[in-house]
Amino acid sequence: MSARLTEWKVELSAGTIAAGAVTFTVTNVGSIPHALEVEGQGIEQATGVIQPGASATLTLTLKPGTYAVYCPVGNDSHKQLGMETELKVGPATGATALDYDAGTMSMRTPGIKAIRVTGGGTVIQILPGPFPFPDSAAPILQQFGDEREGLESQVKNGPYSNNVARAAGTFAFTAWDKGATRDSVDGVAEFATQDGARWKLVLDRVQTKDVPHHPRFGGVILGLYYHGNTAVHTPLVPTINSAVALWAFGHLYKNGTLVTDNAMVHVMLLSRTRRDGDFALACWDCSKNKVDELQLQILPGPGEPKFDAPGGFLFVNWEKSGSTKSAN
Ligand SMILES: [Cu+2]
Repeated sequence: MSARLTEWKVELSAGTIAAGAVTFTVTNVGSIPHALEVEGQGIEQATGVIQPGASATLTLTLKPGTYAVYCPVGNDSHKQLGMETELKVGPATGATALDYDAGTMSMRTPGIKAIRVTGGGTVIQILPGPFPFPDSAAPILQQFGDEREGLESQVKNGPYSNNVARAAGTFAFTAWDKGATRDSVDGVAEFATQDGARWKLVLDRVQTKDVPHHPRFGGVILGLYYHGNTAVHTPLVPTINSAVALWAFGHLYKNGTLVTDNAMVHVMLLSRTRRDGDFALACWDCSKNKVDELQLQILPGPGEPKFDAPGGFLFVNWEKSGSTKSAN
């Protein structure tokens, strides 16, 4: 039996097999780490985490019955995104003739496709400083290859710090998660930073290009558990659960003057990472916290100069934000 894992499907080479010993050869053909778990009839067994492009095997002795076969990575967030299928096990070969299915597809119910997010609560600007959980991030950084050096310098002094300043402003957007090619975003952020500068960002197109360790999921992904210890995107953000994550190009203005049409933007509505009061990062694993922190991260486009802001970047959070989802 072979199994293929990808975002967000589990495909088995057969949907029905005979009882007895079976070896699953599991290949991760996706762009982030996955695993395979088989559950049912008193059995719950899984492979270890399988890196993109790698394979693993899992040998089990299965009794007749129905089994759930799914990816257990990300506190079941991958399962909820569709990485689940069913395996039927019939009587042992020889007892009864069996019909073998020619392969099964996961059946993800079409559901929520759009989200409207409105920033609220205290607005803070993140200033350069050290990342407060360097020991937790260190083993994950080892997996980041060429990027490691740049990330390690951000551990010492980067945009994921406890160094924050009050800001003021608004941010609202709608994002559509419609697969690999039809995602989109429409929104505007307007905020004033402590130096008195007034910034405006207009979002109207998504970034879709996957970079190793930084899959974009077509630009918009609703419901993802990542960052931190997942090795999916930078580990300099704690492990979080997000209602929406998106990557976009933005039109950025400062005091009414265009700065760039190619600002690199990452937005998440996520399980909160900062505590009230001083807004320091409060947890390395923040995935169980309430999802009400809205993060806006703006960096210069490729080859463009740093922004005229502390550290050359604009990272702004709205600490009590909300969202509504809809089907289209
Ligand atoms: Cu997975």
